[in-house]
Amino acid sequence: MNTMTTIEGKLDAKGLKIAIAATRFNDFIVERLVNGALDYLCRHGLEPENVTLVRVPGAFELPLICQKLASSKKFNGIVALGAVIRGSTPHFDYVCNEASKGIAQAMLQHSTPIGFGLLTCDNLEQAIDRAGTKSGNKGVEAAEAMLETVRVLEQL
Ligand code: INI
Repeated sequence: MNTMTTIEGKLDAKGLKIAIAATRFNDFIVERLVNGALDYLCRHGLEPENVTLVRVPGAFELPLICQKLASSKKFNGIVALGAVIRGSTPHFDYVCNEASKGIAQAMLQHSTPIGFGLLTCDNLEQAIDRAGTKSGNKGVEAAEAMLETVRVLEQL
């Protein structure tokens, strides 16, 4: 057991270049995710001048922008932030499915870690819970997952 190799990512964002893609749709919620992600990353050493924030219309547009950011190779990691709130139409399912599939595809295609901070909620109350109140802040969690993955990936 003591010869085992363990690879872990240090939560140190110093010197990294990070892009955040955030939706304008449900901006009231998403702004809290953006602030949570920025606060987390800066408290872990990220210099504000190394952050690029890209605003996109809605969750459906996140995959294209993440793909473009990843293929540019200008960023060590990306955080995708948005909120889809269920209405009475199947639109919700299409938007969620396409957004999550596309973001995963961009990450795999370009080997660039993307923190998945897209809330998929049944109602506004759930979204508020996950944007810095009862259930924490999913923007922070997405930023942390991205940072850990960047640091693991560079050791592999
Ligand atoms: N986009 C969101 O980010 N969240 C939503 O809740 C949402 N709803 O409910 O419709 C939403 N729709 C817009 C979509 O992402 C596209 O921007 C739009 O269809 C234009 O392509």
